[in-house]
Amino acid sequence: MTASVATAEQTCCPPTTAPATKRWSVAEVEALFALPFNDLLFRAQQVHRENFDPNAIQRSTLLSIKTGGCSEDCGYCSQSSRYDTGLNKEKLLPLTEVLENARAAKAKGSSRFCMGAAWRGPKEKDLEPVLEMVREVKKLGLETCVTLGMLRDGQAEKLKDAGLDYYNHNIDTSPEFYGQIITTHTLQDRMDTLAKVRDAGINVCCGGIVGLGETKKSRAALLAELANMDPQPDSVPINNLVQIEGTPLGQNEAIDPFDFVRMIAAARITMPKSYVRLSAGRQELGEGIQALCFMAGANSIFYGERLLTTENPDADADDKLFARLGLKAV
Ligand code: SAM
Ligand code: DTB
Ligand code: SF4
Repeated sequence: MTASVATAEQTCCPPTTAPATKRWSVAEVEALFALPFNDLLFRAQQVHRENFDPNAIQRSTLLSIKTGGCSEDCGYCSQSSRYDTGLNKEKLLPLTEVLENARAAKAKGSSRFCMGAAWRGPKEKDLEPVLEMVREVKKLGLETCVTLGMLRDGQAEKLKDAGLDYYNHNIDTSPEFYGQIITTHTLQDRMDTLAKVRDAGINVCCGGIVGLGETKKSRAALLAELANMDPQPDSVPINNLVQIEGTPLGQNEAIDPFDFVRMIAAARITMPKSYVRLSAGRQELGEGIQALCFMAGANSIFYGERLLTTENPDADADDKLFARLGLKAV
């Protein structure tokens, strides 16, 4: 995986090895956003149908295994200790509780169980119980995913040995805007962890957030950064900011929902073989916009009434929506 951050629009190609896929400039992604909505969706549908069953949606269930008290200052996050969001810092959940949730997710039909911890990164003593969780969840016949923050050398290999299938680590926004949202770590730090994950043979889940106050160019730069990873991420969560009271971004205005659909469509076109996940903020988008997102190439969701600390549509409502749209689970 390429582990560097682009600081300017990319126009040229690496000199020696051919990239696995086309390199995308920021201007090219902006040009996708500028297409008439119907033309953009048509193109996205074509790419989607060339690469996936257009009516099959992968479902992952989230569980916060360690909530609150995070040292980092990510301006959108309910779990940062720097903001008063009314969230209590909790200890790591016991294995029994994690397995109860994983069994329920499996019974509901989720194919992947994703465990999130509000850490800058796991200390060595933190990792051991998480490895046990991965081993036990895997035994239930679920795909496993964790999101634990930045990894130290050797930790990715331990996770792989425990049977981890996916590691979620988002780059969140464009290189240019990153420092206005997060100051306690850099985008390069995130890239370094992504390289460790990929090198250990774990599938990469990496995406970002819209609604942070970014420009359309910044949204395009986020997608270009993701699309130019080599290889491209296996799974790309596109989150719509959930406004959290008490955070610096808690009063942000929601973005135009059609621009959210454009973001999904451009992700599909630029990352044809990746699962594009319609992620946080789905509740707020409503069913009509969600249907447009599926049409634009989203083929994965978080399933179950809770994300990490905020609400998600309940599973029964999603089942009904799937039935109305003729969608099936992967
Ligand atoms: N601490 C770990 C990390 O930062 O990677 C794992 C948990 S963190 C909550 C995972 C991701 O959730 C963030 O990178 C961000 O993309 C997303 N996220 C967090 N809060 C959000 C919010 N309020 N709205 C939308 N997405 C959010
Ligand atoms: C991702 O991209 N979105 C998920 C997951 N990966 C870990 C998290 C969304 C969090 C939304 C706000 C919350 O519930 O705290
Ligand atoms: Fe901590 Fe992750 Fe929230 Fe940032 S996004 S404050 S690293 S839990």
